[in-house]
Amino acid sequence: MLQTIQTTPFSDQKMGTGGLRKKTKVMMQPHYFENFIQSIFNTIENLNKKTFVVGGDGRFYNEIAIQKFIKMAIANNVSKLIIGQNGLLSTPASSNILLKYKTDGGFVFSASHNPGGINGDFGVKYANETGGQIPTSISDKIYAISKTITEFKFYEMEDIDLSQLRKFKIENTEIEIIDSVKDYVEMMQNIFDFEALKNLFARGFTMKFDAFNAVTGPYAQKIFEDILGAAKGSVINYNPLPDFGGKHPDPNLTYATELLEIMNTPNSPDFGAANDGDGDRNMILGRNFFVSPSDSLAILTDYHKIIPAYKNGIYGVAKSCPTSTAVERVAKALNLPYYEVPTGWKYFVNLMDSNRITLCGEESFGTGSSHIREKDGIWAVLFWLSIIAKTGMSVEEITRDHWKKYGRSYYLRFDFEGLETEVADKLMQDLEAKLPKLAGLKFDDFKVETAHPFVYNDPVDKSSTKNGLIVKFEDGSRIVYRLSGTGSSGATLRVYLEKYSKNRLNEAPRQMLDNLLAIAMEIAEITQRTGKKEADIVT
Ligand code: VG1
Ligand code: CO
Repeated sequence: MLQTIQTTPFSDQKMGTGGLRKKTKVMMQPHYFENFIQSIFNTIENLNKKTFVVGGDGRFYNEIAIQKFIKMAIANNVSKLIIGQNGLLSTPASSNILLKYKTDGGFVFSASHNPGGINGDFGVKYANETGGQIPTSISDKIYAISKTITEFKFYEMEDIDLSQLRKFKIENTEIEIIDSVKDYVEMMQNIFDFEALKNLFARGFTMKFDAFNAVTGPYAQKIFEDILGAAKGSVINYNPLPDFGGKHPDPNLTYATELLEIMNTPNSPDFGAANDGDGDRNMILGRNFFVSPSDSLAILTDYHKIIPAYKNGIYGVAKSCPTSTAVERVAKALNLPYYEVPTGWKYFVNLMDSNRITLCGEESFGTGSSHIREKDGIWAVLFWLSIIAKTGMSVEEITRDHWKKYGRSYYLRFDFEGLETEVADKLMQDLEAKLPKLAGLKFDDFKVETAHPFVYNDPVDKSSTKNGLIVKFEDGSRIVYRLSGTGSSGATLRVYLEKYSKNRLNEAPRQMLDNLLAIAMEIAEITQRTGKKEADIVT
């Protein structure tokens, strides 16, 4: 039965770096989710001609959100919904289906790498027909509508069984429930040389992949174990669970403790990897060895020719502003067009659509290519495995070889979490005002070359975005400051540090960056303003 339900607006439905992300309990408030979805629908014309892809990472509230979404889509006369079986779709799989079947948009219910559960986070990622998350111009419109919305449409009916693959119609809306994994696997087979990878495992190569009980388990088991022949048990925590089995699905040195324990023993597997909750982030490990995401992007770029999909060349590469400059050196050496964009994958989309870039990445454990319009965790793992299969080198040897050739960017990110929003905003404001006075100043051995906000002018849609503040030193070292746009409460200040060395290749990053950290704390007056003597999380 079709209903029009009266509602009162919420004031906090502004999307951040990765969609709308909130505490689960905030999302569960009556009408909160519905208001937001209706606000999105209200920005789309001719819904009766539109097809959307729908899925999520399986976290708590995913099922309820999808059932609500379906009922609202029917009530809004949406032409068709393509839904992942059991409501599951990774972010990269969703982007693929969106593009492959030429649909008009996609909804992934996930708070990405944030913990799930009733006391965790829930989120909505909304992509449009580009396959990537919407630009700010559209999210601003949705936000404006969400602040004034007075009603939403709802179709009252029983919940739909999402466990069976089938196609049916309710009112004017066609609903198709599809295999969540199949199309994604086919795409990977078209990019990589699966025969070479099968041979690698046939030769006894061993790996562990941690899916954190989030969405990538079924994808990873199918690809690594069933198709490529990795030993059973190579994928751990493979079962998507509403609370991720209590795990924090963030693939980094802080949260991937189980995998790190496995990899940091003398008899560890040859290769380790993890993805985040919705499968767009990746961490790459060798035996007792960690590859920084910025290095990973540079290394993948350097080896692109060995991958069937890229063997005839790539258009160019891009990185987000805080990501280290390692990939810039490779781009120069290979004579590739190179771009630097603000943090957030959506900024790569225009560059891919206009054939300016093929590969791109972020320091936050995200790498990907123009095969879709999101970062792609399993893709990155397959790329690394391909390099290993081709060169016969270990993860550590490949990385050290890269440093020998190009020098090494020591890199770490320091997160100061749980700050009061006003304190964090004021810190950034005051710091920005101070930047022009920093040029030429000396801190220890570091002389400031330039200090300025990062401003990006999109060469395609001509929009301009300001995000983050950069202090660059004469030796090439950099400090980047920015506020997180993915938190669900309070503010997080991120301080990204980079120091380049051509010949010191074997130092501990923390030691190499200690002076720079002290300078970064001093310049931004972090301790005085926040009371914090050190960062909460270092990655
Ligand atoms: C963080 C990362 C950023 C990434 C974003 C979404 O944003 O720093 O690089 O694109 O998360 O990642 P922020 O604003 O908190 O720094 V994810 O895996 O959605 O989906
Ligand atoms: Co993610």
